Amino acid sequence: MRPVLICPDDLLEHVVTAAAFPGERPLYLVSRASLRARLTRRGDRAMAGKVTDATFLRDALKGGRGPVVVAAPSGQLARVTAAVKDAAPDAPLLVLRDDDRPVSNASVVPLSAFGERIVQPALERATQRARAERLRAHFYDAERVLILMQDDPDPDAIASALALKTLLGRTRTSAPMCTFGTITRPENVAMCKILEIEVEAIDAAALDQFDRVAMVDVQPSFLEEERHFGEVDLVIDHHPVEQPIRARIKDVRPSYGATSTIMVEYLRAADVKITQRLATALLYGIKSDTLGLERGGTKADLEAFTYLYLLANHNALRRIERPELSPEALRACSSRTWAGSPPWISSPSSPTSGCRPRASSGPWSPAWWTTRCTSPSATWATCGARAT
Ligand SMILES: [Mn+2]
Repeated sequence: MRPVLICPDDLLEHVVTAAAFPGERPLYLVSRASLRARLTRRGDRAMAGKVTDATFLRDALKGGRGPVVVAAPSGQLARVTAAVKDAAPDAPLLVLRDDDRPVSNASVVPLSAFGERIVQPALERATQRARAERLRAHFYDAERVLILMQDDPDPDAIASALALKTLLGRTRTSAPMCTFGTITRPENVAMCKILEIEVEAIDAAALDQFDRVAMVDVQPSFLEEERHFGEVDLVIDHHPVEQPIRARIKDVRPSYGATSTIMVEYLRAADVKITQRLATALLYGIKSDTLGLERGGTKADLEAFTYLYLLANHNALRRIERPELSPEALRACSSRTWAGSPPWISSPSSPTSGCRPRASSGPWSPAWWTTRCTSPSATWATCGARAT
């Protein structure tokens, strides 16, 4: 049904164009003949008359119309809506006004909503785009970039590193993803295996092979090798700052649940395609750092999560989260009480992440677990991955 717009002045022309109404173009009811003429020249249907007069409205609305949108200045609003109710008591009524005061039997959209819902998010996107451009420009002419994670990289770190490599448009050789430690947790080993992500172990001596250093999900002061770094090029992280960070570019957002969320914002702002593999990694990164958004998740995390959810490979995700157990490992598990089990199987909701390696001892040490319990058969290809 054709919507009807009642606008006694130019306001509507600036605020709402026909494009805001999908489907049939609206009929404009305006008070000035000159405005009607302008709308008609533009190809819109318009009638001019006294919009506070129920007789004019009844005539304009006869034959049954769609919803009525009133965008009158405050001074005329009450009279216009009263006339509409008189002329078409059953028509759905929407009022656009300067403030959010209610109007009986009508839905109200305050004009400030345009600032909040349209201008503000667009401003944030523009800011994020400028940040992404600056970041890419800084690494543009580097021959080799070191992407460094914490000592026992967790899913958020691994996904963020992969995202940074993608954002910079780099290969495994020109920007390897590295750690001074090693990946120990079985889910994280499974993540790298199934998503075919290569994480290299390096030591401080290897640092001079790189002409730029970027850290994700970690800060220089978190690393024992801190003294080997002067000023690093980039730090993107969500942990609270414990020591001042010496970096050319810093983006630390402690209110965020995951560094992966920050990376999703960069990728989207720079219009970089997020492949199914990258989306799966980032979704897992957010999921594990926020316990499925239950811990420390913010609106930004939720938004990134929702965006990635539609892109990710959920079969691969399931296989990462529940690595298949070998018969030997299952026998070992069933012979122990839950209390004696490793932390990551004692409760299905236990965190799979953490910046510092957990203590490892006894038969449940991560090394023992890694060699026996990761799924040998699952690969990216066997998870029904879409070609990217
Ligand atoms: Mn993290």
